[in-house]
Amino acid sequence: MELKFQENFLWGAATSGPQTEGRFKKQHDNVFDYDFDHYQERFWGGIGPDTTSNFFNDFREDIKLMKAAGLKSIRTSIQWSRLIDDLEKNTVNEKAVDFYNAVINEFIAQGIRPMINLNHFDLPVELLKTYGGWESRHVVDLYAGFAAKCFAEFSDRVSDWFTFNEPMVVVECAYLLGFHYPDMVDGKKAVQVAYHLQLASSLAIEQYRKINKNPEGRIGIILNLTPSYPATEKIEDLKAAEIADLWQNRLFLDASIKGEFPEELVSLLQEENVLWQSEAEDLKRIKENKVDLLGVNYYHPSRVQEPEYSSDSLAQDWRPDKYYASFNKRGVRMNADRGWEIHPQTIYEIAKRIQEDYGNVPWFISENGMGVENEERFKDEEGQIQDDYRIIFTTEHLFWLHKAIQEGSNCFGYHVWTPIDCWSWRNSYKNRYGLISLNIHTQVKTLKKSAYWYKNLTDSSLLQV
Ligand code: BGP
Repeated sequence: MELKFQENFLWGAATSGPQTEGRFKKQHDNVFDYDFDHYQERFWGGIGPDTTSNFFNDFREDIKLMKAAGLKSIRTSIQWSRLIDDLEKNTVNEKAVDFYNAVINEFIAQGIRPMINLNHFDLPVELLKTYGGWESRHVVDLYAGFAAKCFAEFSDRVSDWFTFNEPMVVVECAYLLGFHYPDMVDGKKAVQVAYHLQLASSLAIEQYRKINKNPEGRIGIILNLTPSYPATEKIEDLKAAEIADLWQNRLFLDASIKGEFPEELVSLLQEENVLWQSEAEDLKRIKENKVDLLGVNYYHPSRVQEPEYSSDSLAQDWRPDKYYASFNKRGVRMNADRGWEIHPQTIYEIAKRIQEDYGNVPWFISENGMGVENEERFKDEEGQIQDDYRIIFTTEHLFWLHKAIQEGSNCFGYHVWTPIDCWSWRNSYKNRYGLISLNIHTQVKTLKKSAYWYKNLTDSSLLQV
């Protein structure tokens, strides 16, 4: 069977500055690249974010390869820690401006539409050390200033902007799971950080509406949506799924698209005495600065059940996940070693929800991809990685996306994670997601079988299923 996607469907791939550029000539370190003493234990193989595809130096070559893999659009990010010289005075570094200008111009010259994201987990480390990072209102204001500089410099040529990638990952990984810097487990701080990230997104949009130079321009946010499925139909499990959904999905979805936090969540946080601190005009500014479009990163659903904690431990240590316990379903296919269940049909459910509950706002899949360990074992005699599993994975997800579009979903594109194998936040190069393989020792980059397949798909917009 052959499925046709609409004319102008935006095919592409996503990546980020911190995972590709390398540490060359940066003004500041970000929270991931400063801690050299701890590389060995922190990152897989002791390999830190200074080992990349060297996009900073080799971007022209990389963009050619992306074109060969069929990309018509790309999402990457500008690093705050590279663009800004003086973080308090918010002065731009001219060499960094030249670099990002050259990158944007090269994408355009190669026929690849650049979509720019302003934050991909990469806070300048001084702001964490001095102010506690996103716990601080001052950092929110500094971020809005940085965003304003980006719009002033680049919005004449870039028409799609995003304020954040996966703010919930920052909240959960840094403040609930102790997995990203500052490696904390503190529910109350997690709530404050979530609020500040939403506010920062809205204040960046406020700047955009004043500064944008492009009549076609639009701005949105990228959210990782993990629809939560209850273990059973028991009322306790249903309740657990509802609260997980409120926290993991609706907090940023509602605030970004409707301009309001979900009432049920606000009441719950109030009852627990952990509601965020805010200033008088904040809610008005959030209401007035809704997104124009939404990016959805989809990897896996979440499965939850009633938690088993005792009421004593709940009282002492408030955390949003005290209301639900996550579990992995047994006997299903997993993405990489992440315990991420492969469940393509969830894409269809996400599309329906956006259509029914969020006014069918324009949206696209901004990340979807399959991570695989030790892909070298799939090389053929010519040295090409035969990643048929990735082709199958992508086909299955696109099948469900196509069905949703046929039924009226306002989805305008699909981005694979990622064009070239890239560094990742803790796993480094353990799981490879790229259409193009990277040898980190020789810097040789080779198109995988999936890259040729993707080019056929993106040239024709015809999916063979
Ligand atoms: C998303 C991030 C990406 C990327 C991807 C794959 O959450 O936006 O930056 O890392 O996940 O995850 P990982 O590299 O951790 O396997």
